Amino acid sequence: MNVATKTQDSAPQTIFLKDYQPPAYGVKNIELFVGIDTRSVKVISKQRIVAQTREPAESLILQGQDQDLIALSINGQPLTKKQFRQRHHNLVIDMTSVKVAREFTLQIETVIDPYNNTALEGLYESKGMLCTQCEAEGFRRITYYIDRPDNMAIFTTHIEADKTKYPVLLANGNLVESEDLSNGRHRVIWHDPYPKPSYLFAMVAGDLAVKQDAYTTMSGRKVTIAFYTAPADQDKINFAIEALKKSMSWDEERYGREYDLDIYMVVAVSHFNMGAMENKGLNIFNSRCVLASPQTTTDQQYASVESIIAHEYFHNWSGNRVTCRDWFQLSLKEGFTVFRDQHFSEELDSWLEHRVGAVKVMRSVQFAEDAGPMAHPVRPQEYMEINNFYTVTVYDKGAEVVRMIRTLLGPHKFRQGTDRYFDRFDGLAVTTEDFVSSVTENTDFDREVFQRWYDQPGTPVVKVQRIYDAAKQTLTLQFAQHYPALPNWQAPRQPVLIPLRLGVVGADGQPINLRTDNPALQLTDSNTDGVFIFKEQVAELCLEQVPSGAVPSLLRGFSAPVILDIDLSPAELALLVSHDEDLFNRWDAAQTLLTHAILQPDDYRSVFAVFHQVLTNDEIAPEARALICQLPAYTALEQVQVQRSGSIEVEQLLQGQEQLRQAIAQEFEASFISLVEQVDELMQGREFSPQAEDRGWRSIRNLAFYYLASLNKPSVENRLLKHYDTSNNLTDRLAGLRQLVHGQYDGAATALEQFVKRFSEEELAMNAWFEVQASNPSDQCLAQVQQLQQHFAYDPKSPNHVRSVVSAFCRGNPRQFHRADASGYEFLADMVIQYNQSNPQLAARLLGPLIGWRQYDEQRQQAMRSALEKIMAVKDAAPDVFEVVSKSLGR
Ligand code: HT7
Ligand code: ZN
Repeated sequence: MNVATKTQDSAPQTIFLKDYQPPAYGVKNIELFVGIDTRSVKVISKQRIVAQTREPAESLILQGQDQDLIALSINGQPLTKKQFRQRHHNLVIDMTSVKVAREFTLQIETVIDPYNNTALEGLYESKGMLCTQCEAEGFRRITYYIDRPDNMAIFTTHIEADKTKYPVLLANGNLVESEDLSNGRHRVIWHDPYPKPSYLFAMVAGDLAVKQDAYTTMSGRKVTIAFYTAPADQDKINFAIEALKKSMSWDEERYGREYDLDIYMVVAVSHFNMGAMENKGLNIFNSRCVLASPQTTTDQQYASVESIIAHEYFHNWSGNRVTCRDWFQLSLKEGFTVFRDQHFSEELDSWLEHRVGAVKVMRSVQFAEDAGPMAHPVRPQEYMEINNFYTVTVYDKGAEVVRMIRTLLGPHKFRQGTDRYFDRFDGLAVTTEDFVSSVTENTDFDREVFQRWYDQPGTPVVKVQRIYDAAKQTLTLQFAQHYPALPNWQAPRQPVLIPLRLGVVGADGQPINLRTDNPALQLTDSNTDGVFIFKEQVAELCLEQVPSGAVPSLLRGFSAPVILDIDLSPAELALLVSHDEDLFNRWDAAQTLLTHAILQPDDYRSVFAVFHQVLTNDEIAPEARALICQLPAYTALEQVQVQRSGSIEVEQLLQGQEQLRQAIAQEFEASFISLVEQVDELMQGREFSPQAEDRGWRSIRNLAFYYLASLNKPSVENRLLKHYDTSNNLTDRLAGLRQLVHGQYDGAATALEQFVKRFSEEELAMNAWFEVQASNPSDQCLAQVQQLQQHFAYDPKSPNHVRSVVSAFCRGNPRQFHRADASGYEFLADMVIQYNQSNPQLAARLLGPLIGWRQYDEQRQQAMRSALEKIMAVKDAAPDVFEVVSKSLGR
């Protein structure tokens, strides 16, 4: 039989959580035979299938896409054309005509073309290597399958290929056989003993170098660690290997979870849509997220490599051993695993840096998503294209929700709860309710109210009124919570359970003991810090023996993903910056003060007072000083403005930011210069280290350069050139280059040229070079961006390159992206259209900066809407793009 037909496309359909039904058939085990040829790949899959219902369903439905079906049989009997049909990416087999027992073997032969797979889903080629990406629905591009996460099977993978072109052949699990064949080919068999959903399937074929290491688990089992890269990148792999070993040991200690296969493999790939993928035993990483070396990796990227390595490793339990019932439950694995990786980084590295980093993402990216037309609950109730729901809401807000559970239970009960969760659901596909109820079992945790965090979109606003009674020495805090209206959500939303961590700082800077008869306040480890459980629309907390002039410090450590609305005066904020016990709230108070100064630039005295206190204060760690003295990011300012006035004034924000930057630079020029000199001296001759202390020094020196560069002085240019030239690492070199380029200094052109001469072979460094130029606020930037897209080092098929140029311009260059002539928006629309068919996932993600168009001024709204309409008018809009554009336009 040869029924080579292409499957047909279908119009985008909405899938609803309420329609979930368990699968009618399940796969017990699957054997895949993958034969790699120069022009195509042949796949034979033998699936042992079992009916899941007492009365076997009439139709067996498998999903499949972009493949030619060659042969189809059940229990060795070829199916006739009448016994099956292919429709809308489905293969429907009429089981009434097949007449077999409840359990049977389905064999499918297909041919796929990884060499022209630009979507980077399923099996595809990247720089001569073949690799897979199956989450969420990529496996259906490899073979027809019941491609849903609650179908868990045991996989055995046979791969056969030319030995010279593909000397390395990998798949999930343990290697059970490997043999050389005649005519230069070889064959391997991998077996994964753990049942898994198809989204965790992976295989790789390539000419790769490997670095091996080993780890002995807490029960004494030896695990081989193997990191595969292009041969030229082997010198950049040690940092990730160390990060993996730290992660393995941390997960044993903190969660009692041990690794379970004989080998843990990681493969670095250039062309990748996201950061990395936790395939069982065979992680595949975007090279940007695993390779690290001083000349090609910034400090921030080092930290991200460490946390992504940890994240994918932690998935082995939170995601792989216990997986999601359906894609609506995505946060079950992603929210929990982000929380686990954040906690890991906070414990092993700088707590403040990591917590501030996470909160910045929440406030500037997640809050924006949660207020716009793509807002959705942590557990969405509907989607058209699941790839669009790998969002900051599912990931980062989901992590905050898990963090709140831990705050409410305390570390000990939380650990008991997670042990119970892992033990109870090992090997199963479950829901977020299963997670919350098992973790909080046997406690007084209010699950019903808490569940609203999973089911309601939007960011709650907590408004706080203070009433101080001088005679009674009481400070009463009145809290009220509400959800701002959302364009796409009409259903009523109920109050959520908010753990508000708080303290009070006396006028003399001393912490005040918290005294109250309100049982909703639970003290933490000390008498000066507590968690107030706020779960009604309004609540009141009366604190006693509070001296006059004391200032409340609320939402410490960002204990809940809410917007806090409290009126603190500049002097009160300054007191918190200098004295709050909670370092996070010191940073936060400084941010509020700086934000005020940008939005209402009438008086910088409080800002200057804080800088005087902090900038050169040796008692404060350099990284904390740098964080406190950093201006709020433009995107964070946009959100504050939306919260206050409902609309974004681009020019006002940019001007306010630049004016404050220059005022600070003028006021503190001498301090900045002396900081630069102090750090120069300290770091002289020191070998590069990505550890927190050195990172802190680099941070504060580069902060000084950021301010100094705004002075536009030849002496500053000389310092920047020297900094650029003499740096032994990318963080410093790039900081010098950025200020030279963004400050429009004459020396920028030569520095840019030198950079290419030196690093043109280093893809990661070149991405940084692209990014610096694409975020240049100069009026010539858009033309420059278009030229960069023609540069010999730019590969338009590489999502990393596209992000370094297109997203760096559209997200990181507000002045030019929001140009009044709308050329920034038109450029983005053209880019989305360009990638709509070839890589829809990338196209839909590029779209981000246009989604919130209704928040801008009238003229910009019109221009952004026209850009969206232009995309909408394209024939054959991919479902990914269609969903985002149509929701954004409110259709
Ligand atoms: N779980 C992984 C998600 C992912 C992904 C999703 C859609 C398309 C491509 C993708 N690559 C990786 C990554 C993670 O969260 O660990
Ligand atoms: Zn993940």
